[in-house]
Amino acid sequence: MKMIYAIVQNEDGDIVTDELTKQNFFVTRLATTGGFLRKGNTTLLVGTDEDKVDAVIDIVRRYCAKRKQISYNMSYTPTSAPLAGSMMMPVMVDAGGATIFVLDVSEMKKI
Ligand code: 2BA
Repeated sequence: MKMIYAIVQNEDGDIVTDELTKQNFFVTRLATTGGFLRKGNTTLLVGTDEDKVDAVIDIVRRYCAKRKQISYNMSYTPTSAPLAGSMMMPVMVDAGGATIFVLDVSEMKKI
């Protein structure tokens, strides 16, 4: 048996958990914090048989891979009425990414 730790971005946590659950994997979600950026992320724990590890990694890759995404930022134009002069500007931002560890499990019990 193996234990997979997948550290993913919070915004990808729901969809990847749903998909893993749909594919009959057991998942535990932890709210974690990256030590470098001190920003919240999500750590998924998936205990599974060795022959299913690649299937788990494929699902994480499909839903959490690094990608470019459009985000809408508020931009202000000089005017006496600030809200009237504001508009949403589309900008490309980096999103996603996952760090995965696969560990051997010597024993697992449900009691
Ligand atoms: P990533 O390498 O994609 O890592 C994203 C998050 O995954 C990390 O958040 C951390 O929570 C976890 N993680 C990655 N590698 C790990 C490992 N070997 N052991 C345990 N957890 C691990 P942060 O620590 O906030 O890091 C955010 C991003 O900052 C990293 O993205 C990396 O691009 C950069 N970074 C992290 N540590 C760095 C360092 N010591 N020097 C330079 N850049 C660093």
